[in-house]
Amino acid sequence: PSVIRRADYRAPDWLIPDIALDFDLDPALTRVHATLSVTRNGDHERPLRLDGDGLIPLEVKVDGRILDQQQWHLDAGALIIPLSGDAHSVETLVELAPESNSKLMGLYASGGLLCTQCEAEGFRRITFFSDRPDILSRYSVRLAADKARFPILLANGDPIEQGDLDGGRHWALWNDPFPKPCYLFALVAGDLACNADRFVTMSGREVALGIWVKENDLPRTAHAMEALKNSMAWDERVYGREYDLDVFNIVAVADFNFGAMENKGLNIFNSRYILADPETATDIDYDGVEGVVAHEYFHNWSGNRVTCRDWFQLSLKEGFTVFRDQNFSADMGSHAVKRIEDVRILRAAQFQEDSGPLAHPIRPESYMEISNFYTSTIYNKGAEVIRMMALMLGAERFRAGTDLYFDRHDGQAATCEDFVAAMEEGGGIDLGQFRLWYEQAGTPHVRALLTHDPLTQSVELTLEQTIPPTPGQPVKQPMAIPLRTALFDPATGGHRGDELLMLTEAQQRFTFTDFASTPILSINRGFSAPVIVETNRSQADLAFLSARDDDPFARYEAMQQLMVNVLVGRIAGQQVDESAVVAAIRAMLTDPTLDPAFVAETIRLPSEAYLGDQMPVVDPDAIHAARDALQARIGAELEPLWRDVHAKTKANAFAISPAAKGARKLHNAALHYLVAAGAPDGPAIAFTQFGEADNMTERQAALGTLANGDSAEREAALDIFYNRYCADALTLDKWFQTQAFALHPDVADQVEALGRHKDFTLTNPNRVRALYGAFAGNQWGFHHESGKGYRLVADCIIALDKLNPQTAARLVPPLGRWKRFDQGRAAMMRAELQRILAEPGLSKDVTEQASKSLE
Ligand code: HT7
Ligand code: ZN
Repeated sequence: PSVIRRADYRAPDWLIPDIALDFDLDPALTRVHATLSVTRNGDHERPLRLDGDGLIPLEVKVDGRILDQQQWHLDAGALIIPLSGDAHSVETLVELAPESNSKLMGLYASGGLLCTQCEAEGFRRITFFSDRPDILSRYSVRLAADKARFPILLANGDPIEQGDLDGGRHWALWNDPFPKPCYLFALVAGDLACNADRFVTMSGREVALGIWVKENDLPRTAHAMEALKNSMAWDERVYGREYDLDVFNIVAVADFNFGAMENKGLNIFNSRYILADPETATDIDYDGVEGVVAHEYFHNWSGNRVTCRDWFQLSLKEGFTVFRDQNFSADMGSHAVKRIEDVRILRAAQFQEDSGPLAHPIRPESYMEISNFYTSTIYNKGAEVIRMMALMLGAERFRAGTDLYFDRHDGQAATCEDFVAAMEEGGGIDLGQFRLWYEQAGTPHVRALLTHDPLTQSVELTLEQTIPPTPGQPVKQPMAIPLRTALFDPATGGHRGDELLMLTEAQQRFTFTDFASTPILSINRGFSAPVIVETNRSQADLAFLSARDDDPFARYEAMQQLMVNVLVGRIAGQQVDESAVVAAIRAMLTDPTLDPAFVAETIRLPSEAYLGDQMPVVDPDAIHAARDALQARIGAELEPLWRDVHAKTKANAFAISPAAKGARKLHNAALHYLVAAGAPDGPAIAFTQFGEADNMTERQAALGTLANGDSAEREAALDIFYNRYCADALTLDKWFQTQAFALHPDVADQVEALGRHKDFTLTNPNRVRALYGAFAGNQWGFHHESGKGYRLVADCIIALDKLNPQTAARLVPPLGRWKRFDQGRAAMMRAELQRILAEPGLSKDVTEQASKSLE
C-alpha cells in the first residue's frame, strides 16, 4: 500500500461549493444521485478527480449532458473527468448495498436502521467526491424510503420539506447552510423514537434537541440529554461558543466502529455512549455518556466550524476537543478525580504506544491508512499538549488565544500551526521551542535530583530530560516542559508556593534559597506535563507527600510511587518493607475529610500493565504474583477497616451525584480488598453485593471480583448475570468483558470458549472489543507463556479483517509490544504477526499495523 506524506500536501485542483444528493434508500439496493457544482481552483489543466471506493458509475453527466464511456475513466476507484471550463455541474449515479456493508464505513444497516459513517474516508463509499477535509460544500439532501420501515428520515442541517410518494414511500429534504467537509455528512433512516427537548442559546435562539433511539430505549436517554444541555451551556460560558442551527439531533446505533461521530447537526453514536440507566450502566458508563456527548457537541466549533486542512492535522480537532471534554467533565464532578482518571488512561494507552513500534508524533508525517491514526497519541497526548499551552498562558490569555483561533479560522480548514500561531498572538507568548511537541514522538523522561547545601542553606534542583528514540526519529531535541513544582518543609508540612519551572534544556539547574533543611520535592503537580519523572525521593518522602501534599494529583502520585517501589522490589526478589504502603492506606481510609472517590483512586494498586512499564523486561507472572501478594497483605492487615468501609458505604437508594458515585467506588474497593484478603466469607459477601445491588456499578464490580477466583459463587453469579441480561446487547457485553479481564489462570481457555458462544459475533464491534479487546489488555492472560493468548487474538484479527478491517487493525498493537518481553514470548508474538501478514487479501489497515509492528 502506498504512503501518504504530510509534506506532499497540495491545495485542491477543483472546489465543490455546492452538492445536492438524492438518496433512494433501501437496505438491499440504494440509488445515490449526486449533483456537484465544481470550480477550477487556480491556473491548471488537470482533470476533475472524484474519489470512489467500490463504486461503479451508472451515469455521468456534465452540464446536463450524459458523457459516454470514453469521456471519463476510473483510476484506483476514482472517477476522472477532463473538463474544459472553469465551472461545471457534474452529476453521477451509483448503487449501493447497505445491508452487505460489514465495514461499517459509508452507508450501512444496523439493527433495522440505515445510517452513515464518513470520517475519515467513508464518503467515497457513498458517492464520487473529492473526499478530503479541505473541500467545504453546502449540502442539500433529499431522502426517500419506505414509510413503514423508515418513518424517520434525518440528515445534516435543518429540515426543509417532506411528503408522501406512491408505493408506501415518503421523502424528506434537509439543507445544511454551513459549508462542511464531506466527512461530516450523515443520514439516518429508521423507525426511531425521540427524546425531544429544547435549549435557548445565549443570544436567545431556541434549538430543538432530539435524541433518537429504538422506542424501548427511550427511558435510557435522560442522562445523555442532560449532558447535552450542560455541554451547550458550558461551551457558551467557558469558550463563548454558541450553537448555530435550529435543530441538534443525536441517533444511537448498535453497530459502530468508534465511540461516536460529530456530523454537523446530526451526531451518530455508538449506543453505549447514549443509553444509561442504573440497572444496566455503571458509573463509568454514565461518565462515558456525559464525556462523549460533550466531546461530539464541542466538535461543532473545534472540528466543524473550524475543520482540518488534511488528516495530518487530526489532533487539531481531536486533541483540542478531548481537552475541552476533559475540563467539562471535571467541572461537572471532581477535578482531582477526573485528572487522576485521565492520566491513568494516558499512561495505559498512550505511554505504551509512544514507547513501541507504532509511536508517532501528534502531527504524524506519513500514513498508509488514516483510520489507524485515530490513536491515543492524537487524542490524549494531543489534549495534554493543549493543556500545557493553557497552563503556560493562564486562563485569560488562553481564552484570548482560542477566541482568536475561532474567529480567524471560522469556516476554514486549518492546521495545527494555525492553532499555535493563534495562541502566540492571542496569548502573547513565544511557542517556538514548544512546537517540538507536534514534531517529536516519544515520552520525555525527566530526572529530578534535589540536593541541599546546609552551608549556603540553599537547594539545587537538577533536571535532565531525555527523549527515547522512536521509529524514524533516532535523535531528539530537548523540549519545552512545564513542571509545576513545590518544596515541602517536613517540619511544618507546608510549602512556599507552587512554581512553574520551564525545563527547556537537556540539563538545567534551579536554585532555591533559605532552606535550613532538605525539603521534599513535589514535582509535575497536576501532571502538568506528559512525561515520566524519576526522582531520588525516599519511601519516607513519598509517604509524607501521600499524606500531606496539597495538590491532589501529586498526593495520588506519591502513593502510587510508594506502591510501585514496593512491587518492583518484590518482583526483583528483594526484601521490601510493605508497612509504609499499609500505613498510608490506613491513613487515607480513616481521614473523614477526604472525598471517598479520591480515596478509592489513591488506594488502588498500580495495574499489572503499569508495573510492566516500569521494568526493562516485562515478566507477567512475577508481576501478577507480587501484586496479588501485596493486595492480599493489604486486605488482611486492614480487614476490619475494609469491613467497616464496605458497610458504611452501602447506599440506601440510587443517585448519580458525585457523592453517591464516590461512595460506590469506595464500596467496591473495600469489597475487592476483602476478597483479596482471602477471608473465608469473601465470596459470600461479594455474592450478596452482586444480588442485592440496585445498580450495575456494584453488581459488575462484585462479578469482577468473583471472576478472579474459583468459587461456587463465581459460576452462580455468571449464570444469573447471563440469564438476566442476555437480551440486552450492551449489558451482555459486560458479561463477556468481565470474564476476559479476569485475573484467572485459565482466562485464555475461557476466552477461547467464549469466542464460540452463541452470543458472540464478529459483526458487532462492541462485542469484539468486549471479548478480544479486553483480553488483549489483560497482561497476565494475554501473555500466557504457552502463547495461546497471542494465537487467539491473531485468529480473531484474521477472521475479522475479512469483515471489518478497521476494528481488526485495532487489535494488532498488543502483539506489537514483543520487544518488551522475554525471548520466548517475543518470538511467539512475532510469529503471530508474520502469520497475519501472510494472509492473502489482507486489508491495508491490518497490513500497516502488523508490518510496522514487526520493525
Ligand atoms: N471524529 C470521530 C472519529 C470517528 C471515526 C474514525 C474512524 C472510523 C470511524 C469513526 N467514527 C468516528 C469521533 C470523535 O473523535 O469524535
Ligand atoms: Zn473527536
